Amino acid sequence: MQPLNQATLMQLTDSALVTPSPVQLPRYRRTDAHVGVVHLGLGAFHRAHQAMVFDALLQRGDPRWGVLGVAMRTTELADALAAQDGLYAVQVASREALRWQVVGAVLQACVAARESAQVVAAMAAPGTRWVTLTVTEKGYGPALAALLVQGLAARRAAGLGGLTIASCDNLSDNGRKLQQLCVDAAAQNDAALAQWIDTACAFPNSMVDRIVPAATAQHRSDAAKALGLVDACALGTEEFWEWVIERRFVDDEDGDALAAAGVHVVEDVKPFEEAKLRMLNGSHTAIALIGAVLGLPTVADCIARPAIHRFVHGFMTDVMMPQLQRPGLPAYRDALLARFANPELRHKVHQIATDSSLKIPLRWTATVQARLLAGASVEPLALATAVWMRYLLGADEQGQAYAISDPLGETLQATAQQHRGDVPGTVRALLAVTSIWGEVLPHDARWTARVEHWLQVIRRQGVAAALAQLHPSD
Ligand code: CS2
Repeated sequence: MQPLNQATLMQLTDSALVTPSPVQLPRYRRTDAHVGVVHLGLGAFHRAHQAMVFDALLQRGDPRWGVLGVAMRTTELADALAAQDGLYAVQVASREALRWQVVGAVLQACVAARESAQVVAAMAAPGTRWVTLTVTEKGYGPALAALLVQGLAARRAAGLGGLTIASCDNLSDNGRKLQQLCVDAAAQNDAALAQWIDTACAFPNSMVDRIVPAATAQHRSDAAKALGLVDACALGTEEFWEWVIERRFVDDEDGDALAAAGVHVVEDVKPFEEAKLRMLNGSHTAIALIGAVLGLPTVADCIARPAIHRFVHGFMTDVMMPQLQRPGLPAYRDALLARFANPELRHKVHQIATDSSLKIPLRWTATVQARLLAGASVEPLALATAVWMRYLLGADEQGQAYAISDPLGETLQATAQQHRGDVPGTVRALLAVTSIWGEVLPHDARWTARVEHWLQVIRRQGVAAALAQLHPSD
């Protein structure tokens, strides 16, 4: 079987003229497109989200939205994509139907750690207008700032205008955080550059949403059947996607272009970002930890259990929704529950549990604080926190060991082991991690007591019993 690449895509396109293809193909000439976007963090999420929006813009006849996809460190995906001329197929799965789409927007791929000069040159190229980022929660450090500042310095030195730089990671206030990171890094050596970055570039806040599990061999073999070609970069996602972005662009007209492709351009992203981080991602983290401890492999396996479904429904309704402003929250919740239940996604709980120590502070902590301050119930969050503590023991309730992939993993796991037989000691030690829980929560007697209660139940009777006790009426 031949590989997917520009030449075989042309054959597919030609034969689709004779027999309409069930696979959606790029209907624009890729050779006319040029790199207008440098994307940092070339993973599954970007390829199934922003790259597909840019693909739609190319499809609409605007050639400025081609992408240079930059992997930060790992080389496999970037090299495999480059070997396929940037092409890959996406399986889009709703509950009712499966469809395939070949995405053409990624024109080039490289690796920042290996080809930083190419990344810097691309940022300083006249045709480049945007930088987008999906570098994960832990990516917002000095290495990222250095790369961006180097590219922006080269751009300024070339006498070009600024860039729109859009963080697409699950952080609150992501644009503003990135702006601060870049401006601070530049200011260390060059105050004028820092000033230019601050004023000539635009850092819109944005909320991005689409569930994109890590690609598997199953996607590749399904792609081979659908395309009749080998696609080493095939992946799968759900039909739903959402991108809400703040109206803050170097080129104002970009707002209209994005809106025409289905992006929601707004004055204030906050209500959307908070609802998404706390309801989707907050539930995801809870489900992932519960699933890991019970030994359930995927989110859909978890949600198929009535007790977990009920827990997640209550988690969103009882503690998250009262603190949120996004309009239409009950419908948003019900749509989320349906998305979690999508059996085609096979979204692994351990993928989501990765880096939980960095995710919990963004997804749970503010709500716990607000609820305690209001004297309101924190029950589902206290239970979820106790499950996280149980998860840190590194083996499920059947005794099956699993790896904990987290920058604080070793320390947290050692702490959990050390206090293994001592519930109050475990709770005290793990709540004392201020990067997760802040300064106040560890000293809140009500919070501590509720987490202790649930950890006690979990250690004596298991997670299923705890879930049953949380909602005893049904
Ligand atoms: C998930 C997210 O892995 C995780 O932490 O919660 O990747 C989630 O699937 C996306 O944010 C959905 O938009």
